[in-house]
Amino acid sequence: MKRIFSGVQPTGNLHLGNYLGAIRNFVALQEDYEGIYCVVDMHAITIWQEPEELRRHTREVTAAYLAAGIDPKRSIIFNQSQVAAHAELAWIFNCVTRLGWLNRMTQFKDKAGKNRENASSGLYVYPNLMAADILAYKATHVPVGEDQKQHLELARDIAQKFNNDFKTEFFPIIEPLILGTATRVMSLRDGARKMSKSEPSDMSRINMTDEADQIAQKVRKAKSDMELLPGPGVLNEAGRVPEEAREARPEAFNLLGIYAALSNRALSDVLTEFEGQQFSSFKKELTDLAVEALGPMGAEMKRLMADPAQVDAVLKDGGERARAIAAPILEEVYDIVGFLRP
Ligand code: AQP
Repeated sequence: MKRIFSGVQPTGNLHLGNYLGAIRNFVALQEDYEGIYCVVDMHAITIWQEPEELRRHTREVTAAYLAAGIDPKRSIIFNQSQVAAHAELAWIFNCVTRLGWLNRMTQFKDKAGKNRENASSGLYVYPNLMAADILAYKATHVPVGEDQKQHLELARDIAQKFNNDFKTEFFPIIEPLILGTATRVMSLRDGARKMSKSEPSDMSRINMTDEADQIAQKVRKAKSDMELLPGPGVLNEAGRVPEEAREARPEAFNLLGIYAALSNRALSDVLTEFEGQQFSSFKKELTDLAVEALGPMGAEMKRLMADPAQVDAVLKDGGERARAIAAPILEEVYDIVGFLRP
């Protein structure tokens, strides 16, 4: 069975983008793949995290995995820092990756902002740790949202350079799985920006734990435009929204894309249904759909977060199973590199 690896950072405010772009796909994929789902706490600390908050958010992501439907018996759920192989392999990759490759990473530029000199060195080498996360298990497929595409291409390059340098075929070629109609959910306040945990305004995102009235308020206040909703005629031959059309009406296509993803329907169907309608009536339907999809999951997340012993037991069991896979792979890497293991 093919193995997949993916992770979510425990940085708080898990949102609809994390759910539609990543977590929901993890659930579906566990049918056909051996799933390893990580709460990447070591990635989280590349930006300052209060220790108590980090613990709470680690349990929150675990609760989201479970509430969304990942089966902890079939798949492995654990937090990254429990398995030392991630950090150990990342060090090897720090020595494989070229600085020029890291300099091209747009996420570092976005997250470091103007004050680059003050960013942590961990943030800079984040993609090396991400490559190690995947390759410590020799995973071949990685389900992620579109924003992670560049990091995955780098992970591929790292694996290939390692294989070339050491004249081996040890690491597999990694395939990103960017699935569904909502691979890049945008902010509710600005259709040009990604929906994000770190955006200061809570009105910019629908959190996985939002109550029905909060979802209703956020959708009602979501930015829209003055025109009526477009029809399916706007789509190109591949059934996609052309870039010019999206740029002209980013908020409209974002909300329509969310609707299509939540209702598991093709975007063309949704456009046909709402063509020529006002935003106000569409937003009511979108609210009902979002409450129906997220309500029970949010309630289950809250129940689990009130029972940390249950959540911790899942992480402990997952950590043991993950270590059992990664440890022998790391030993082989050390042997290939030439480290003596007397
Ligand atoms: N807006 C999004 N649309 C679709 N997918 C998304 N993902 C994140 N945002 C969106 C996907 O969620 C997974 C976990 O993301 P992460 O926790 O590792 O961090 P991130 O990509 O940096 O997510 P955020 O929410 O935007 O956090 P901040 O604000 O801290 O940067 C990934 O698969 C990601 O693609």
